[in-house]
Amino acid sequence: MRDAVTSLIKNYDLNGRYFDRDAMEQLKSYFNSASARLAIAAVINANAASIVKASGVQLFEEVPELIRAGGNAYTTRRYSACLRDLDYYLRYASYALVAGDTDVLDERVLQGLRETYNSLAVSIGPTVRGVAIMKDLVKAKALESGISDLSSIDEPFDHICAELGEISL
Ligand code: CYC
Repeated sequence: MRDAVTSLIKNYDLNGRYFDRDAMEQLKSYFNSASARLAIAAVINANAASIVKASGVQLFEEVPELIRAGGNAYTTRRYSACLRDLDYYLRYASYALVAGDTDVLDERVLQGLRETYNSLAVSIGPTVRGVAIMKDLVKAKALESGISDLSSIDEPFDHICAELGEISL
């Protein structure tokens, strides 16, 4: 599992090179954004349950067939599996946000998910929509808490959506 710093080290060490200007710029931007990342992670930690719940409510409002008979979140078991999955995505997104790297998502969440979702016929489109809703809610909560630099929020959520999107092909 890698973070912004260990990823750079890995790449530069593979080539036996010292950090060049490009690497130093990347490191600077990571450290400069560190306090905003931590503040956003704190907002997620404090509001995780309500973010997941509100995202579920909005998702099922937008795609009501999910909770109708035959829908993928129909039956209490599937409904709660769906909210649990959203909670996984949010928690791992918060790790990736602090790490400044999406490797933890690939390694712990996305690997093998294609096979699982396909074999259980879990719909990818609405899952991606659920992740996007969570991203917007995190941004709103972060703004409410007075955090002005929201630039690091997109990366982990967009990564999950892109990878899941590919899975559906
Ligand atoms: C199921 N989601 C699953 C399963 C896994 C995951 C492994 C199958 C096993 C189980 O039911 O627990 C996902 N597990 C994960 C992830 C990790 C993990 C990501 C990494 C930490 O360990 N249904 C919908 C929505 C969507 C949804 C669109 C939620 C946004 O309608 C999800 N996932 C969903 C559902 C199931 C599921 C309904 C149960 C499917 C079934 O058993 O029929």
